[in-house]
Amino acid sequence: MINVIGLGYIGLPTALMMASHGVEVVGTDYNKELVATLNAGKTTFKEDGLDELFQAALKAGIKFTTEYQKTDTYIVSVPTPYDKFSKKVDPCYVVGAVKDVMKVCPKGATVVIESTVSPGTIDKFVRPVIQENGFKIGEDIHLVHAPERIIPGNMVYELLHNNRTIGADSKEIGEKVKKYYASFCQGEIVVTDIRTAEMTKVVENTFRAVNIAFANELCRICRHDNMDVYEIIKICNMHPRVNILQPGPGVGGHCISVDPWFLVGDYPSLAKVIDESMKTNDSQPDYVLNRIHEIMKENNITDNRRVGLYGLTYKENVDDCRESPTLQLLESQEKHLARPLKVYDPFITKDIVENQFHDLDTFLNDVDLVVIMVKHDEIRQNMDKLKGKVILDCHNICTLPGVYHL
Ligand code: SAJ
Repeated sequence: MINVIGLGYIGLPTALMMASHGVEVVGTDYNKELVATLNAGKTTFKEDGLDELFQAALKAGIKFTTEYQKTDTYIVSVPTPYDKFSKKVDPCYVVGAVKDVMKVCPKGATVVIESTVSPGTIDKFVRPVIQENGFKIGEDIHLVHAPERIIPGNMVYELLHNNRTIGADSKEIGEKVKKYYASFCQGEIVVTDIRTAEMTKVVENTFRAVNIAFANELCRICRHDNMDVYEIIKICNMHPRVNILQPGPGVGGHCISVDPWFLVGDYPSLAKVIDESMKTNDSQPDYVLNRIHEIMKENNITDNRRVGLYGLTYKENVDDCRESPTLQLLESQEKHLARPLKVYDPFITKDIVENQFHDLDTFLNDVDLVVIMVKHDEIRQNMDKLKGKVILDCHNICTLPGVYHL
């Protein structure tokens, strides 16, 4: 039986996927409310295909509890925040979970860490916890790192189809854990050592962050001399060896906006391009705020209460607001503007910021300048409703005439 520890954005779909493919799974989370919701037959976030997967896993007998189980395999999937000052990974949740596993696990158990960690974290923080509990790593307890790679918005598909990496101290244990993942994963599963697995995950997200920063920088260069960045990127990407991502209002989520900082924190004098890229992405919401001011001036909009931000989530068609560019922009505007801007997002039904609307038409009636912060399908399908508004389109999705861009 596998005990999945942490039933958040990654742990839950992973547990459901394994259970629905014939593996006996118990999911554990210290959040009683979350466990109660799952036990009441409801999922805790929106994701394509998640509800169907949940039903299949329930049918297959998955259980949810706040208790750690005595079993032979654990998958730890808890958050890894970063310390905003040192930029280093904060492994407190991973360490806490492994400590709790140590209290119940029998000798011979395998502990798989799925959470993203910086290279060396397992050596530095996880191994000592196991040794302090009197266990010998490689004999009493086997340690594995199997970083997840799925993208919110397409998690269920990617769980089934993405290639995976498994880092283990021994080939034998790596192959054993590979079998669990192979129960559902149709992609290739590479077995390597733990530090390589740690590094590959962080490097993948860093590659994306640097590429987005490059697009954001191009966007600023093009704005400076009135060139069309989207047309330029489109043409450049027709070259067989060029693949530039898209500029946007900033980089959010718990991955691309966080993981690259681990490398800056651990290698401050070496990770120069990464450091600059992260600063560029982090300053993009301020850049949007400046564009809003320019456009207000150009259109004689003097009252910022007539400005509305469309979208609160960190990207399209998800209900996750972690590190969202809109939240970063709102935090920044508090320093510059007396009154908060208006905000609306179809995916956020609870009030989480001031001046938040819950209906697209009411929101649009109340604003003159609409800033498209997130390219949810809803706005793509309702472009006509923006007719007559001043529009700042941060994603180049609007086809109406006279639209402003970043
Ligand atoms: N963004 C841009 N321009 C782009 C693409 C994205 O500005 O061209 C922005 C998005 O709007 C968003 C942020 O970047 O604010 C991050 O979104 P994302 O869709 O690029 O990535 P995440 O954070 O949802 O998921 C990433 C994925 N990593 C890679 O593609 C290398 C996913 O595969 C990982 O599993 C996930 O991080 C994770 O958990 O680490």
